Amino acid sequence: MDFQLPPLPYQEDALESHISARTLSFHYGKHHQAYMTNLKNLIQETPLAAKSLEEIILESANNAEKVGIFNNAAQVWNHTFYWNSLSPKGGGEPKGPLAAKIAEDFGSFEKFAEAFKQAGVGQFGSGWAWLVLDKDGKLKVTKTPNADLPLAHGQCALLTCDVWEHAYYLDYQNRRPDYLDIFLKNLANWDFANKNFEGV
Ligand code: MN3
Repeated sequence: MDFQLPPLPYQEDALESHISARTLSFHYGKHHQAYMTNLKNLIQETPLAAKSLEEIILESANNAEKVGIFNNAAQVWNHTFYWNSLSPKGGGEPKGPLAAKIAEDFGSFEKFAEAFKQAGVGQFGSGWAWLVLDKDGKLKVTKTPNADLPLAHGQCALLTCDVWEHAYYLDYQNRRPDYLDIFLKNLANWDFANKNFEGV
């Protein structure tokens, strides 16, 4: 584990017409960085510091004594995954192998999109909406509260949208449904999701 955040995969103003540079600057530079700094402070002098981020997450999940470690490690992972789930050229329907799998498991792309939006809107308080490949080999839409993530449930994450208020409040205020619409229409990085799907 090196305690450096990966760089954003684009400039802070790259998503400007949908997510402002101001939001990305605070979200990456302050929120994401704070999770990494907290994690470093919690584990740097312990055996966990020699492990990978995924190992740290799995070893601290469902462990009441390590809830602070889990929350910060999972939020480091979630945000890196979220930056990659966004693209300046994203949104719309996927191509590639995931397109067929979505049609097979959800019935249509529109049904997937509706389920994803509902997961994000319906997550009470802070959390995440996900497209995952579940243990039974089927795609599912899920929502998780706070820092929780598919890895802790034996699922493979393919795509995520952060629905913590800090992700959208400067640009959309209380309009979380509008932010989720924009994510699906203009930002969802299907190349990244396809890569995750093919990597399973
Ligand atoms: Mn966030």
